[in-house]
Amino acid sequence: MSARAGAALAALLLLAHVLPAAALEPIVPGGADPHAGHRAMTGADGAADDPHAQHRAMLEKPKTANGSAAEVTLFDTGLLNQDGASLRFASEVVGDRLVVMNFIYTTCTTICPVLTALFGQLQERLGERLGREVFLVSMSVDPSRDTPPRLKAYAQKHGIRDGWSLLTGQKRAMDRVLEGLGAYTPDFTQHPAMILVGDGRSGEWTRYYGFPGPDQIVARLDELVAARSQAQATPTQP
Ligand SMILES: [Cu+2]
Repeated sequence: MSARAGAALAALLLLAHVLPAAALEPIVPGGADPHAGHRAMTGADGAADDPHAQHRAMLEKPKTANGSAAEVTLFDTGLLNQDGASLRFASEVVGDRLVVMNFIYTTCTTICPVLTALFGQLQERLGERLGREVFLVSMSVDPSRDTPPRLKAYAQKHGIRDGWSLLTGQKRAMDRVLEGLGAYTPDFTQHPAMILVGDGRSGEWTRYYGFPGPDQIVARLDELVAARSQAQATPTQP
């Protein structure tokens, strides 16, 4: 693609983002920046002369994002996967597995495509480990519209394989599960880019805001695996 075509595409992507966001966001008296939410979300600094700098930075730059230890509550609520199968979240989705979780909705045109692409890269990187040692989970933040057939279509479109589940459910049930994960936002269109990496066995979870690279996530998973074998090697803790 030529630089010109690339720039045109980038402009289109930005337009696709800005138009619906501008339509949804109230004009705040005092001339507050309607994109402040996105800025806060991505942690990028403002650039007064280019109102779109943040979006660009969000989509292009970040292959690193700092993780921090997360307190999560896993509710054992019944949810549905992309095949319409009913699964209890705490005991059957997470159980004692190593899990990487993101939060998406299928009609999102801004953050979710990036998160899904990231999981796609992760899926490739994990190879045989996916579905055996590590499980990917995409939680819908728009459960009212993201029915299992919709999730199924999304999974097919993105080449999602076994070991990567997409979950939805009754809105109230889903909202509760999301709350437990610190992933509930009253307006799902304003959801942050967030990823959780955790071990259901040890209860150790890490939360990343923004877009960590697949390397970073795999490194974190390897640490969790190492912690497991260490825990096995020393079964009797003082
Ligand atoms: Cu989104």
